[in-house]
Amino acid sequence: MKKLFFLVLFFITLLFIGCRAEQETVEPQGYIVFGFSQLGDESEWRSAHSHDIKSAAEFEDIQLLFDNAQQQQFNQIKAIRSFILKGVDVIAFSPIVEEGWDNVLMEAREAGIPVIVVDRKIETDDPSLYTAFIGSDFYREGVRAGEFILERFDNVDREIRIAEISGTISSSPMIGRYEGVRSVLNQDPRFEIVISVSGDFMRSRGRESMEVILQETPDIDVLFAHNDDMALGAIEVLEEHGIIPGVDMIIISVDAQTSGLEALRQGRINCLVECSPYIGKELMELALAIVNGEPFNRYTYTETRVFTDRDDFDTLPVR
Ligand code: GYE
Repeated sequence: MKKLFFLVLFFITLLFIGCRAEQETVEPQGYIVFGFSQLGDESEWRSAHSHDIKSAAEFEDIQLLFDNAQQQQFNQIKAIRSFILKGVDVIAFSPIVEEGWDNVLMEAREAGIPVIVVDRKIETDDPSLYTAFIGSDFYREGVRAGEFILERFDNVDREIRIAEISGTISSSPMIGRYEGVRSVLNQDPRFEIVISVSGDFMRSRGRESMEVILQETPDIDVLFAHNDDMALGAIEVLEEHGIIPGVDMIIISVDAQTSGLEALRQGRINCLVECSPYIGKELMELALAIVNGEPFNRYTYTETRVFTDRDDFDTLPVR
C-alpha cells in the first residue's frame, strides 16, 4: 500500500513538472503589453494608420490595448491614465493637438512607463517627458506644396489667389503645413493666400469649407487642402458649381491615400504630397527596443514624396 502511494506521488510530480515546462515554453519571448491611444477616425489616413498599427502588433506578438478617443483630448488623457493603471510596458499616442499633455506624461514617468509620441508632435517645456517620436515632418510637407505651386505658375505674370482648407486647429500637421507653405509663397509677391478655413481633416467639413470659400472669395486659382479627404469634399462642391477641379482650379492636398491617388489619376487633383501612415512595423520595433533596453533612434521621420498630374501614373504607389 505504501509502495502504491509513493508510485502515485511520483507520477503526480512528473505530471506537474511536465505542465510547468509546457507553460514556460508557451510564453513568447519579449512578450509586451502596448497601450495605444488613437485620436479618432476622421480620415482615410487615420483608418490606414490604425489598421497598420493593429496588424504590426499582431505580427510581432505584442498585446495591443487600442483606444479610439473620438477626436477628444480628454478621452486620450483618460485612455493614457487607464494604461498607467493597468501597468502596461509601454504607452504610445497620436496627440490630437500639440499642447496639454505634461500632467499625464508626468504620471506615466512616475509609474516608470516609457511613452512614444506617434504621428503628431507635442509641445512641452520638458521633452524628456517622452522617450521617442515617430511620424512625419509636416513643415516639409507644406514646403513641398508651396514649391509645386511656384513651379506650376512659373510663367504666369499676375496675382495668384490661393485658398487653404487647413486641418484641426492647434494640431501639429495643421501648424506645420500652414507655416511650411507660407515660408515658400512669401518669397514671391505674386502669390497670396486670400482665405484660410479649417476643415478639421474631415471630408464633410471640406465640403462646408469650400461653400464658404466660394461665397466669400471669388476667382480662386489654387486650393491647398491639408489632407485628401477635405480636398475631395471641396472637389464635390466645385463640381456642383460647374467649376472643373484640376483645370479651373489647381488642387493640392497632403496624404496621397487611395481616394486621393484615384482623383490624381482622374485629373481632379493636380498634386499630392505624401504623408505615410504606415509606421506600424517601425513603431513595434521601437517599442520592443525601448522595453528590452536596446539602442533606438529618438526621432524617426517618414519619407515625403510628391506625386503630380504630370507623372507617369504607372509609377504611382498602389495602396
Ligand atoms: O494628414 C490627416 C489626418 O496626423 C498626419 O491627420 C496626420 C493627419 C493626416 O486626419 O489625414
